[in-house]
Order: sequence, then structure tokens, then C-alpha cells
Amino acid sequence: MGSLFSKPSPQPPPASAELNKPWRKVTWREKNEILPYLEGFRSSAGVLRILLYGPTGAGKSCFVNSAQKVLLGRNVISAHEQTMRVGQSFTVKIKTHKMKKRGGGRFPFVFDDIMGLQPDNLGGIQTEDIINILKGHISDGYIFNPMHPITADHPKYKAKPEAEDKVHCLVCILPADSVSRMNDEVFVKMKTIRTKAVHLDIPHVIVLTKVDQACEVVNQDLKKIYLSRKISEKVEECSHKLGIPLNNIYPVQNYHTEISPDEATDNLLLMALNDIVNFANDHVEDRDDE
Ligand SMILES: Nc1nc2c(ncn2[C@@H]2O[C@H](COP(=O)(O)OP(=O)(O)O)[C@@H](O)[C@H]2O)c(=O)[nH]1
Ligand SMILES: [Mg+2]
Repeated sequence: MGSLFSKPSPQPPPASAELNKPWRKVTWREKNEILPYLEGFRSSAGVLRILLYGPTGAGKSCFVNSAQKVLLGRNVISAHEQTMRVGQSFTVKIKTHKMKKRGGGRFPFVFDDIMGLQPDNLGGIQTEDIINILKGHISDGYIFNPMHPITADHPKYKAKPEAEDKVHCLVCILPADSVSRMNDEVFVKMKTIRTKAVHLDIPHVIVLTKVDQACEVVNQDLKKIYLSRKISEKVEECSHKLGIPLNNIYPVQNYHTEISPDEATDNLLLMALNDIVNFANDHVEDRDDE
């Protein structure tokens, strides 16, 4: 006689959160190797402009502060971060952040921090405004209007941008913990921006933040980031959704609660920064060759 309860079919063992082999072969580069390189870095363009964009709350402002913190070796308040989940962008204008050096002076690159992208019903920055920034048309301090993009008669609209006003590297900041739940409308906007960047030959990378919130293994030990199954899945998902190659995606943890510097946090941030600055410089050199 058959049993009322069918025998449970054997389930595959749960996939381990920690991989046996790293998902990316990386030479873990140390702060004391990258930082002196960046400190001695000179650009043929004068100043390289790096634009950070992405959904509200992804960690754009926090990335600016984290970059400045690792470059300067002390705490800073440069870009205003959101302190709670208010859902609306705390950053409402375009702000250019110059990066200070340890011994005084500035690095030859700047970060443009802007208002976040949102689904249409929640406001946020207009896609057209980001495209105008890429081309150098929007001056520092412009306050975004979520209802409509800048018009050519606005005092902050630069009709004839200089080479330094244009963006030399575009960085999409995405949160590892919530990227899978992100609204499709926001992805459509990001894809439009990506297409424009490709058209303008501007290098485009993703910085994947909040890895500590996306994976417990990483939360416990950031050095295990390349062994984390979850992070490898998130990197693949971002690559697939935005069409950005896997090797142009940098998982990092921003400084968000820590006060003292942490070696692994610094190294991951510096590895991302190093590539971003070099890609920006390559773009300028390639443009000058043409
Ligand atoms: N746990 C964690 N929190 C982060 C990280 N990066 C940013 N945050 C937090 O996320 C919130 C939004 O960051 P913010 O930089 O203001 O986002 P923005 O809207 O993209 O500029 C802030 O409360 C940050 O402290 C990260 O890597 N890990
Ligand atoms: Mg912000």
C-alpha cells in the first residue's frame, strides 16, 4: 500500500556561501603600492573629471567621502550623505569634489556628485541632465529640477564647454544588497546613459557598494570578498543588466560607520580608484591622438 506522504525527493545540498576558488583572479594590491602611484600621478589633461551616478541611496556621496578618506588618511566630511532611509535624494545639486593630498595640494582628478536616479513618480535626476553633464554643459552648483532638464538659457548652462568640463570616466554606483530589487525604470534610464557614454567613447565602470550588507561572509571578513558566492552573483547580475564587462565592476565597502582606517576597505577602494583614474586618463590620451 502506498503511503499518504510521498518520500521527499533528495534536495541538493545548499550552495556554500563561500567558494573554493576566488571568482576573480586578482592580485590583491596593497595601499602602500597604489597610494604613492596616485600621489605621483600626472594627467596630460590637467584635471580628470569623474562622474558618479546611480540610484538614490546607493552610496555615491559616501564613495566620495571614502575616496577622500583613503587618499588623505583621515576622516573627512566632503559630500553630504544620507543618514536615514528617506527615499529621496539628499544630494540635489551637482557638486565637484577636489581630492586633497596628504602633504598638501590636490590630486589631478575630481568627482562630480549628483542627485540620484529614481522611478518617474518619485522624481530624481532627469536622464537628459546626466547626458548634459557628460558633454560638459552643466556647471558646478546647478540645482537639479526633477520635473524638467536644464535649458540652454539657464545661467549654469555652458554652451561651449572646455575639455576639462567634459566627463572623462563615468562611474555607476550600485548597492549590492538591493540591486536585484531595483525598479526596472531606473535600469532603463541607466541603459540610456550607458548608450550615450559608449557613443561619446567615455569609459564606464560600476562600483558595487554595500557588499557588507549583501553577504554575511563579507560582513564578517571583507578580505573574503572574492570568495563570496553572493558578491560574484551580484557582479554578474550588474554586468548582465547594464552590459558592462565583468572586469569593469569593482565591489567595495564604503566607510559608513567606521572611524579608524581598515586595510581591506582601503585596498578595495584604492584598486577601484586606480583603475578609474587610469581609464579617465586613457580616454583623454586617445582623444588627443585623434
Ligand atoms: N553598510 C553600508 N552602508 C553604506 C555603504 N555605502 C553607503 N552606505 C550608507 O548608505 C546610505 C546612503 O548613502 P549616500 O552616500 O548618501 O547615497 P547616495 O544617495 O547615493 O549619495 C548612507 O546611510 C550610507 O552610510 C556601504 O558600503 N556599506
Ligand atoms: Mg548623495
